[in-house]
Amino acid sequence: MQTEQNLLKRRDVGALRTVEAAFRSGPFAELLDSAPELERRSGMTREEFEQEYRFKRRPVVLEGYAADWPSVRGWSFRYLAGRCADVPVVVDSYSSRAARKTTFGEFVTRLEESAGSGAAPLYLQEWYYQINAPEIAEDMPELDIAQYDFRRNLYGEAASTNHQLWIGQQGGITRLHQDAYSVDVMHAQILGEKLWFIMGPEAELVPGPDGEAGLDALCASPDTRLMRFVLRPGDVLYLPALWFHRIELLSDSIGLGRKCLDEVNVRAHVRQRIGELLALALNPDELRVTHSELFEVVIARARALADRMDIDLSRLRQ
Ligand SMILES: O=C(O)CCC(=O)C(=O)O
Repeated sequence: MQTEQNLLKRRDVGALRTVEAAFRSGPFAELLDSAPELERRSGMTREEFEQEYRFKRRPVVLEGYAADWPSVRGWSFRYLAGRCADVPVVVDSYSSRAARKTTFGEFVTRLEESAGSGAAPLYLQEWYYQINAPEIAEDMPELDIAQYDFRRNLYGEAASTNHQLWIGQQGGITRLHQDAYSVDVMHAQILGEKLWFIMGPEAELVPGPDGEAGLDALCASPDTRLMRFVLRPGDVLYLPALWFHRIELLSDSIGLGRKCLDEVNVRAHVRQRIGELLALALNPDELRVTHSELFEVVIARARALADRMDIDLSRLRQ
């Protein structure tokens, strides 16, 4: 097996810990406060967005672009619990040791009970709500700027609206990662505030001659392109494919993770999708090692896609 040298791209526990530690202390952590702010634009038209950002692969925050969504105007944890009380969810799914199954109603009760207790913040990450709670989608209307999503052509309409909700407590963290399958991130903030750090696709953290992660080189390289910003209710982030991102919840928060496949990335997307499916089918043990923290997330993603494409996962047995 080839070993990925860039620690930012690896998904094994050792690499995840090293990268997360770099955000907490040392030369890279010191840089975070002075990182430049990502550009924010308000009142932008779809045409301006396409010409000035999407075609140039430039990230941007579209301030207040989703401000009139019913979810932005009306949602709270309690309100959602009223609508989705018995819906099954997996909380803290990004850590194989912390992940556990519960219902959405119980998750919200635990959020309320543990608020301010000093316990580790709870985070419901990458919740494919369309599977068990499709009715809440009406509160998050489709974005006109997201209509370029080529997955509609590849997989059909339902799969292209296979979005995820991210619901968690102040202090929750999503570790640095690149989104799989070369999709653009279009993240809409619904409730609360999140601090994002992003880095360009060429950012690299490799071990130096002493074997330690080369943090000074990461800080110094023009490829790193570190930026920061806070996403507030109604804001929509456009982050082109393969940009790294790490998120910290500044308050209790709900965000909608919406992905878009740009036509220019179709080949890379198909290659990654097929590669992952082949690995799952032919070499799941290896995938368990390389994605030890995220193996169940990979399975959940594949199940969600099959569901949205109306694929019967038992059909090989027929
Ligand atoms: O909000 C988060 O914690 C993570 C969101 C994310 O990674 C995404 O939308 O791609």
